[in-house]
Amino acid sequence: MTRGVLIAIEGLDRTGKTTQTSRLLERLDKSGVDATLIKFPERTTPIGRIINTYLTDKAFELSDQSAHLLFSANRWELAEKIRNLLEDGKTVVLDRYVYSGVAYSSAKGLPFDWCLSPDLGLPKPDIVLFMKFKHEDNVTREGFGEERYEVAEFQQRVKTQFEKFQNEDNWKTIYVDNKSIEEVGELIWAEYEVVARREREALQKFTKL
Ligand code: Z5A
Repeated sequence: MTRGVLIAIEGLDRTGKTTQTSRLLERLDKSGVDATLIKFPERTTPIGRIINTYLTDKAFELSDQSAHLLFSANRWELAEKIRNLLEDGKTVVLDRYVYSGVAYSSAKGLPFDWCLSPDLGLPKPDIVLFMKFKHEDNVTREGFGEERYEVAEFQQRVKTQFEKFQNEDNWKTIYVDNKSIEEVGELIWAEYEVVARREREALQKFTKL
C-alpha cells in the first residue's frame, strides 16, 4: 500500500481555501479516494479554543510570540493523527498549515527562521497550493474584516512573507483572479492528479525491484 497524499491549500484571507478544500474532499470522495480534511487553526482542541478566542475577541491580548507558539502547538496536536492517516494510505487535505503560521507571524515582525523552528518535524506536504490574487481582490470578498488580521495593509505584508516559500520544491501557485469557483477547482484537481500519479509510479518502481 502507498502512503496517502498530503496536500495543503494556503493563501491570504478569503482567497477561497475553505471553499476549495471542501470541494476537493467531495471530489476525492466521489473518485473513491479515502480522504480527510483538517483545517488549521483546528479550533475545537484545547489549544484551538484559546486561538479562537484570540482571533475573534480583540480585547483578548497575547504577545505575538505566544500567539505564534499556540498556532504551532495546534498543528502538533494533530501531527500524529495526520501521520497515522497517511500511513494508512489516506489522503489528507489541509486548509492552512505551517506556511500560514510563518507568514502571518513574520508579517508582524518576528524573525522568519524563528517562526519556522517550532514547526520543524511536522509532516511535510507533497504539495502546497498557494491561492494567490495578483491584485488584492481578497479584501472585497464577503466576510473580509471580521477577524483580527483582516486589514488590507497587513495582508500585503503576509503575502510578501508567503512568497518566500515560492522556490520550495512542493510549492505551486494557483492564480485565482477572475476565476470561478469551478475553474479554480479544476486547477487544484489537476495538481492533485499529478502528485497522486507520481506517488503511484513511485510505488510501482519500488514493487518491481
Ligand atoms: N493564522 C495564523 O496567524 N497562524 C497560523 O498558523 C494559522 C492561521 C494556521 C484564521 O484562519 C486566521 O488565523 C487567519 C490566519 C491566522 N487570519 N485571519 N483573519 P482561518 O483559515 O480560520 O480563516 P477563515 O476566516 O476561516 O478563512 P479565510 O482565509 O478568511 O477564507 P478562505 O477559506 O480563504 O475563503 P472562503 O471562505 O472559501 O471564501 C471566502 C468568500 O469568497 C466566500 O463568500 C466564498 O463563497 C467566496 N469565493 C470563494 N471562491 C470564490 C471565487 N472563485 N469567486 C468568487 N467568490 C469566491
